[in-house]
Amino acid sequence: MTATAQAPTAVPTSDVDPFSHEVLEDPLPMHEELREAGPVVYLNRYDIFAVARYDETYAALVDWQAFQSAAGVGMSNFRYEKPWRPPSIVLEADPPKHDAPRRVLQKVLGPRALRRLHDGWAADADALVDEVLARGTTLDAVADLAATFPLRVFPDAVGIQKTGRENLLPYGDHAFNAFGPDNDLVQKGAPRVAELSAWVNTQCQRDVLNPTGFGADIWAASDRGDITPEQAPLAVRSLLTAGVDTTVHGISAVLYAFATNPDQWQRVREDPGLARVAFDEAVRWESPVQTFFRTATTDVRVGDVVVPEGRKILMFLAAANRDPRRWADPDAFDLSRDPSGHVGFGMGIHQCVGQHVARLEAATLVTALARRVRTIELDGPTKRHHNNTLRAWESIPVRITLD
Ligand code: PQS
Repeated sequence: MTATAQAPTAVPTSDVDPFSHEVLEDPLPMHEELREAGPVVYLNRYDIFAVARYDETYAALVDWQAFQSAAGVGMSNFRYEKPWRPPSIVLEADPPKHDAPRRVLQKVLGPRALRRLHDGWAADADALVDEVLARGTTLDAVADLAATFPLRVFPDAVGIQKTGRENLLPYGDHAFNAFGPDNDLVQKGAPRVAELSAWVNTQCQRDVLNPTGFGADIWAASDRGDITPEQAPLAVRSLLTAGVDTTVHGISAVLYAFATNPDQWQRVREDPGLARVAFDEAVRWESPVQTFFRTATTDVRVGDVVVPEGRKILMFLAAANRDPRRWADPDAFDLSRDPSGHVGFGMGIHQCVGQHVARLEAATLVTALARRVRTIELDGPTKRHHNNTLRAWESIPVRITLD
């Protein structure tokens, strides 16, 4: 990354386990410890390198030549260990193989597609908010809103069948656990992997998908020769893997942010145009995707440390997104800051290809809430959902007052 004439120095080490339940419950103290330890830290427990500062995380994300994805973006190295499912053709691939499926997804999930979806999703968001508020003014922001809205709009947009959609969240939960070590969270998911994978793979088949939707658009791209017919179902699988849990927990994050920052809610109420920046600020502040890995393709220098060829490096997106070297008052959820440049969606050639879909889901829901909800506040103890990769919520009880 940096070419200097100096000899590599000893790397600071840490005994933390980023995937322990204690850390997953509250990772912020560990993030600070790792940022302060140095530009690169060696994690004894897993025999891996880690970056937690903004500059080094950004640099690792954009340097796809030195930090490859094809050996897996989880802790396990595909060179030595068989992945739990056939690798993703975009996430777990490098140029040139990565590029054709990436371009297809970029087009399928691009501005034209989203313009067609906007009005329907806005109406769906209004209908959900009306429905939830008709039941009363105490609700669970996770179960009633964040976990409901994406499941109402996204599977239909992909064009999958109605039966079995309850499999989507457990499948994604396992996929994101599987990027971490083979701990209790992975073991918990293991008994259902075969069943869930079979259902998801069936949804990716051309004759099962609706004739319109992201899925059909991907198959049409294979008809044009933009990707192969073998790649088409795997590209659909990427949407179903990466597009559900992430948006559920991202929307949970923005709702939690508003429930705990009433002044910021009032700003969105006054200017619903802030809904989008609110979502990005929530993605920076909470980092629904906390971490993932790359693999060094060569001996690569990060700061004063050489990460040897073949070794895994863990990127703490969440720590980078609150690095005081980059962000003023990093722990504040503040709609007057410009959150652009956050690495919550990654950076570089692998940056989240579904981010515009996620923003549209979040913005339509937040806008629908801003139309009717005067105040939103916590109404009981919140509960985290532990996942090796995702910063997730089980429950956010809230009390709402209406206009
Ligand atoms: C897929 C794509 C992206 C897929 C780590 C992983 C992912 C954010 C962080 C992810 C997972 C799966 N997203 O192509 O299946």
